[in-house]
Amino acid sequence: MLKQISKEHDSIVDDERTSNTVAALKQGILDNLFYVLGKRVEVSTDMDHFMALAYTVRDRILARWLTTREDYAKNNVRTVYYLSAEFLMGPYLASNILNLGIDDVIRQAAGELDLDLNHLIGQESEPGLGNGGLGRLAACYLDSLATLGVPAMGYGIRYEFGMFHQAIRDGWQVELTDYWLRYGNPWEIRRPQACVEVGFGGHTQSWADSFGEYKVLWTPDEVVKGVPFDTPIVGYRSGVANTLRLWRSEANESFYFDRFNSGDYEGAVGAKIFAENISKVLYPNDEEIRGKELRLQQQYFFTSCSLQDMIRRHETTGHSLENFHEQCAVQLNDTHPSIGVAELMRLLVDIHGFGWDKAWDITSHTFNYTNHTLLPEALERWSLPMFQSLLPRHLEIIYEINSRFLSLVRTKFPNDEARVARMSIIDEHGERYVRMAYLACVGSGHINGVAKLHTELLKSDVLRDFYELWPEKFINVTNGVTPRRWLAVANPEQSELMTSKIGHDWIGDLDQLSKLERYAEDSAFRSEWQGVQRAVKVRLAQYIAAKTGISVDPSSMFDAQVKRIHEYKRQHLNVLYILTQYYRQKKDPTLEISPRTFLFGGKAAPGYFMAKLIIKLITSVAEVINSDPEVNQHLKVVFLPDYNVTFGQLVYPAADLSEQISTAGKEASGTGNMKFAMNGALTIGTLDGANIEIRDAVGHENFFLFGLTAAEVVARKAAGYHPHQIYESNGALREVIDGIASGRFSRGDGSLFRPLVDGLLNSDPYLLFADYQTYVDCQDRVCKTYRDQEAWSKMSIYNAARMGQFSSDRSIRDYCKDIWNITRFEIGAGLPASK
Ligand code: CBF
Repeated sequence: MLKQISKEHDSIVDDERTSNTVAALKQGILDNLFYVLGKRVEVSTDMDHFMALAYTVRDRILARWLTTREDYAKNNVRTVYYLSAEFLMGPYLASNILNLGIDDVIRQAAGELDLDLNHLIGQESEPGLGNGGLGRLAACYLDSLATLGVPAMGYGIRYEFGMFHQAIRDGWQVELTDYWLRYGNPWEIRRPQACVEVGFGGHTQSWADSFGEYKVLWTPDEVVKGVPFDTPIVGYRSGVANTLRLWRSEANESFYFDRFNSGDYEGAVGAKIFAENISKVLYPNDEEIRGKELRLQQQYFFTSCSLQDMIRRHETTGHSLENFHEQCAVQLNDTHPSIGVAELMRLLVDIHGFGWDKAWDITSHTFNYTNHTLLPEALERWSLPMFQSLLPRHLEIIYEINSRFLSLVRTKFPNDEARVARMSIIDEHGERYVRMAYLACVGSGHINGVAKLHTELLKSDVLRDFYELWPEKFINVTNGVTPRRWLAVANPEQSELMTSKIGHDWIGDLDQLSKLERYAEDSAFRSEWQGVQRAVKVRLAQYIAAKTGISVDPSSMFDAQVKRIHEYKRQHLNVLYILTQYYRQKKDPTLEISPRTFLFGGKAAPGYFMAKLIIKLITSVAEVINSDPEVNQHLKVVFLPDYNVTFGQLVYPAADLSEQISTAGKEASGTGNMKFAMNGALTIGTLDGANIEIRDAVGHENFFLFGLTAAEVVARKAAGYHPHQIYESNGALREVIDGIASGRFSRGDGSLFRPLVDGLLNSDPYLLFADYQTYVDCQDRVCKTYRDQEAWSKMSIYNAARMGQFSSDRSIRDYCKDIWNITRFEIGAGLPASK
């Protein structure tokens, strides 16, 4: 009976209340405004209208969300679980509307209610639950998984405060708290019935049971509750909505009230604070993350919640845990969730009574590990005493994993104790540490890098010993980005033009863009392309003026470097070039240079002094150049504060030139490089990360290459690198460095940039000086090319047309085929697109 009613209700829901007619959408907005938000039209605000619209869109997602889940359960599918401490999703509204295919009707419905859809879209505060590339990649992958109809779920943390907001005061970065939940989050649903418990600290006891089996009981000191919040992830016209499940930590009532009832009020409050702190705030990527206990708590918290949840789901769909690894493919997004290897062992052995060997067989066939960095300081390791006090049982398990693993190493490489010490999960040199990347390697079936060069460097350098032991585990999956958000949503002008020529299939199949190639030689098309580019630049110029008060000329070249601020990304190399141009122009005001606007955006980790000083350098140089009438007709420098996904959607489409100038061998992949090129920007870059593959794809003649290769960087350092000699022998460089050191760009304060200047002169670890001259020469070629707008547009069209392989759909297909062993996509394909 209940079933019958529910069926009827479903059809009512689908056909009337949530149909996609303009009338139903209008009614939905008004109903949600009144019934959900409790507001009358006359007193409602922009934020209320956004909320009402968001609920109206969510109402249209629910049926497919539930159906997707039911279909997965019915079809007994193998599921991908993407574990990530960061999901930088960006605002949902525009992308959900696009993926549902209801853009036109929604726009009309909003218009008929006197609402401006773009303005409402602009009201959404973005969930900044990630630092940068890694978190944004996770978001692109969720979009592609749902689009391709791959049964998948994202698991992470619902941070109460996401990535800090960046204000610029007196040219310095200031961090402000991100209250992204201030007005509520219309997309998520709290699911308290599915909460789980997670323990911390305490002690273990072991004994042999009546069958002589070794047993361990872990009694934690603290137990917290993980409460899931689910957000639907809508596939692009696939009929599928997967789930992003984020965990919030809350006090476990029994623990909390026990203490309270026994009069231990302080203990009770302490337990509550301990619990709530765990999901309180996202860690900004600091140079040094070691020693931060709360971060390990966060990692264990969300990983344990997620694994317990997977096991429950697996068992409730009638499966035995014996075949957990056949149904579940868990992807570790970097080392942050790698404690999962020990946790799954604990759950299987201690809680579900498996023997070690069977449990290891399941565990090591469940996990796969993606490495995202070559920087040694970013490879996580936890001090042993801290690990021991927080996760005593896990440390025992890691010791056991390590001892078995090292026996294997000894068998394969006899009499090589140096290798054994190098590969040990426990770092025994000096203070002892648990090396999380090694735990991930040992416990995973596959290990992948995120661009071809990166994977090769993992094999030859960072994880070389592991490659020599298990070459078959290593695989490359070059990153990709979703064309839905980064082209269709971000750049409607270019999208429309492309669609008018090649149809709209490219949105779901980016290889279709290659059909644009033939238009590169068509001058009428090129002039349309230029028109579009101009319109997008005007939009950004207006935004810059409103945000910073700086007026920039849309007909100047927009040269953009937006990404986290880091010495290896070399924003300061860009500054050295800007100052080179500045001095040239000052010396010869008649010099003909293409007018250029240098755009910077990005956040520095709060504890990373050099990165913050680089921001101060950019803003100081901007102050001098922008106010100098002798140069400001040609040069403008803008630091765009608080760079985030929303802002990226404005910048990528408007750039003419994309700066991808990291020291070769340092950037794992980069994904901004892909977003720029897809939107028609030309790249100036080194042979680093995915730049290499982008250059091969777009054509070497359509890419501005400079700088040392990764191998040359290593050789140069090995041969003894002397930046001071380069400074002495290069007059232009000397002039720039002396200018910075003299206080010319810091209101006469010669000490301000001293740490930066001294660092470059004395060690220059990221080889700015070595690459300086080739960079300047290459920039001069850029200027020359830009003067020929026809040639530039041609190159721009070739760039966009040849970026098909950098769609995250291709990356996800690679993961499915080479790592997750998922070959059929029948779920997504089997559903009607409109359901
Ligand atoms: O793989 C995604 C991105 O991850 C990083 O941002 C990271 O956090 N390790 C890398 O720095 C990028 O190169 C990479 O594209």
